[in-house]
Amino acid sequence: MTKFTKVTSSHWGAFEVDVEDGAIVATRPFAPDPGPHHIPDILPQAVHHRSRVARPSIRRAWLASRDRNRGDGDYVELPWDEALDIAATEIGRIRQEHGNEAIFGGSYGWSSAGRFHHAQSQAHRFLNAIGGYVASFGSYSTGCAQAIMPHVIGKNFLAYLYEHQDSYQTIHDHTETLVMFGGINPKNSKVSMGGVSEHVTGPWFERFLGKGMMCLNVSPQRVDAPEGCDWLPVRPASDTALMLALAHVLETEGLADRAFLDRCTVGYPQFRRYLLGDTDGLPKTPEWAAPLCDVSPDRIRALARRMASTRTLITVAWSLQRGEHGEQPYWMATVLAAMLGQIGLPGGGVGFGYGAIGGVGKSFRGMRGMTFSQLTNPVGTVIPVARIGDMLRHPGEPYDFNGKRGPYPDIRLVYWAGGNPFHHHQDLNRLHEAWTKPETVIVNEPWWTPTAKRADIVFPATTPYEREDIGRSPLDDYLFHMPRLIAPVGEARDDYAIFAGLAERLGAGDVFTEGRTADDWLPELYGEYRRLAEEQGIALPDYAGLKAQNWLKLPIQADDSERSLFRPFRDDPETAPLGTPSGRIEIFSETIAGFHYDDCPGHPVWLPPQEWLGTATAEAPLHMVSPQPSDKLHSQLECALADVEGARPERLVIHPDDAAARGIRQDDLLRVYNARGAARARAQVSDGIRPGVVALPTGAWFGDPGGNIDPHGNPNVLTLDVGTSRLGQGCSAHTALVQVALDG
Ligand SMILES: Nc1nc2c(c(=O)[nH]1)N[C@H]1C(S)=C(S)[C@@H](COP(=O)(O)OP(=O)(O)OC[C@H]3O[C@@H](n4cnc5c(=O)[nH]c(N)nc54)[C@H](O)[C@@H]3O)O[C@H]1N2
Ligand SMILES: Nc1nc2c(c(=O)[nH]1)N[C@H]1C(S)=C(S)[C@@H](COP(=O)(O)OP(=O)(O)OC[C@H]3O[C@@H](n4cnc5c(=O)[nH]c(N)nc54)[C@H](O)[C@@H]3O)O[C@H]1N2
Ligand SMILES: [Mo]
Repeated sequence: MTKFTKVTSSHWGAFEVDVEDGAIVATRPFAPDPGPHHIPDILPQAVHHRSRVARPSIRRAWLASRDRNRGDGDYVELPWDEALDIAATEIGRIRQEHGNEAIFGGSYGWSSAGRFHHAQSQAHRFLNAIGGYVASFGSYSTGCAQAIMPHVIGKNFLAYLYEHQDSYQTIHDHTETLVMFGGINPKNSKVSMGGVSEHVTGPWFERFLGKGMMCLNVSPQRVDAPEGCDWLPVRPASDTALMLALAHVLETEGLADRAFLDRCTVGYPQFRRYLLGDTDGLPKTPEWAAPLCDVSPDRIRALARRMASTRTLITVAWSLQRGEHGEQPYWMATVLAAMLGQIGLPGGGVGFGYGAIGGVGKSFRGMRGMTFSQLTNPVGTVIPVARIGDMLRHPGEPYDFNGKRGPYPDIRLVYWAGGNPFHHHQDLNRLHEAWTKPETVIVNEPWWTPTAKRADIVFPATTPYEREDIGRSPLDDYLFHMPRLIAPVGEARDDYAIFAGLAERLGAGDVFTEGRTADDWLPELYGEYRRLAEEQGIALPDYAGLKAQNWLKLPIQADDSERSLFRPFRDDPETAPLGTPSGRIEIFSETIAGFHYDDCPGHPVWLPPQEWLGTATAEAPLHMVSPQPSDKLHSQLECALADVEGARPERLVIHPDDAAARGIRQDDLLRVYNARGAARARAQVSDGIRPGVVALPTGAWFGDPGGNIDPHGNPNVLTLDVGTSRLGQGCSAHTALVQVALDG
């Protein structure tokens, strides 16, 4: 009997894995992690689950007659060579008949950690090697912010987000009032792109609260911030109205920092006219905002005064821009912080996405290298990532995006590796229909996810535990050799091998592989990283040494004061301008005003979404938010979690008043529905959610086609598939009204 234990890394952090006789049998916490959690517990069951794709599989009806009614579940298993031949021939045909412009390869998704075997990067490299593909811009996470914020604080918004915000240490040392729109969510900070080895959000909040910092969670759910924080249960989507009212108090009580506004911003006078009601006859007073956000005028006034008289940091969760008009709370939070005049002071100003993923709030020196080149894409067409349904439905039709207008491409082939659109996209019933448009869908997946079940060709991919890789996240200070722990399950192959096989058949084998195997690439990538580290004075072991050591901690803790983008800007906006047209914070943007979008004008405004409590109807009276799941990463590991007795359908959090009005009790089976669809869920009755709002986390696998109710509880059968605005075109997942009833 062979038996060993190794450490590996994942998006939810590092953990130890026990292997016995070629199988993963248990996982245990990573010793240096002060806050390890339970996500990996289910891994042994998931990796060896019956829902693994065992062999290359081709949908019988597609093979016979190019049938496009995807989701019938009837597949033929074929040997690798035959399946790769069929796929390569089909890709070649599409290229020949329609050009590479007809291939959609955005392939959005988190896939797995590991620098080399990153499925999406592998897919992009392959598609570039054969002449390119239609790509996507931004992420579901922050797509809307990625469009709006460069206009407001500058081009390097993402760098600001990840590298230049105040650390938790600085917040601890300086902040007196922490106002968290959408909370700072302990469950979300369990996860980070590429890994988070030390989970520290909880311990930091104990210290914040311990020293008497006011931590205010402005969110529909109490659990959106750690225990002990104050809670202001706003209505979802009403944050901009609340922020405007806070701004009105600052302006009318002489609390706005005029000197800062004059020196460091442009456009306050235009915005001020709107704020005071000169342009629309509606002064944005606390009395105006109270019925919109359901916060009393007195509480708004008291909060504004406190924010002006203490060191205040406003933080905004990513969730606020994942809703229709999500541009507005991001822009308005920045304007509010500018009015407070504390931007650039330690522990003051505005921050984004603390808690959204682990690593935001940590302070590290950057390290370069270890990126597997995706080559260059000769096809220049890019769609906003969350507009895939519109793209498939409306080929050739024009759409607006961030000042540009262009036609959607005419997609004939979709290739997806490392993502699960039939979990992550909005209005899944509608996506299912749009999915009949392409001639061919190819997916690489370890598991029979709802997306794999809607593909014509499915290639079984390995999981990270079946291959060797290097684990390293820019938001973490650990480096991992991720060992191959077990042999590939079934006939699974690495994405690299799958794409190498296809590239070779399409005459681009050498371009894709450069004559190397995966085993050749790992020391190559690491060697470059090690060389660059040495230039920074960081000595690392060679590849064999790293492998023997399994993991190490990098000496890259940084001094926070050197990080901030805003400190030098505040000191002298002339010599350290922001990357905006004016070099200042743009409260009014000439650029945006020039787009003439009524859904995103030249300064922040209150624009209610089409579905929120202000438009509730008898048919759909409740606002549904659909947060990230606490027990997993998106839809990953779901196959095994769903096996646990009583675990599915997913839990819907509902307020006791809303439950009582419907005769619903804890654990009852529910039907959650609206005009777009219906999902089953199980009642979680809790006064930790405000009345009128329900929460159904993402992650359940969308069911097979045919039924009129999703049996597992995926919220995306209910969500609205519209862009945030013509500017951002981001995902509007948190915009949805629903009804809830006892099932049956
Ligand atoms: N309603 C609602 N919907 C949302 C959101 C929301 O807040 N509300 N949030 C959105 C956000 S922010 C995001 S990021 C998305 C997340 O959506 P996704 O990123 O699509 O979700 P994942 O479940 O992580 O999908 C990754 C897939 O890659 C597969 N995979 C893992 N490793 C490998 C590998 O090595 N090779 C291959 N080929 N495949 C692999 C996994 O099995 C899984 O199916 O969801 C979005 N959808
Ligand atoms: N455990 C775990 N952690 C994760 C992930 C995961 O799958 N599992 N996914 C990761 C990913 S990809 C991302 S993008 C981040 C997402 O991080 P976020 O976008 O911050 O997280 P969400 O969970 O979507 O939403 C957080 C909370 O926002 C509140 N909310 C919704 N709408 C509004 C609103 O209009 N106003 C206010 N004030 N509050 C609102 C909801 O109550 C919700 O619980 O999480 C990451 N972390
Ligand atoms: Mo995300």
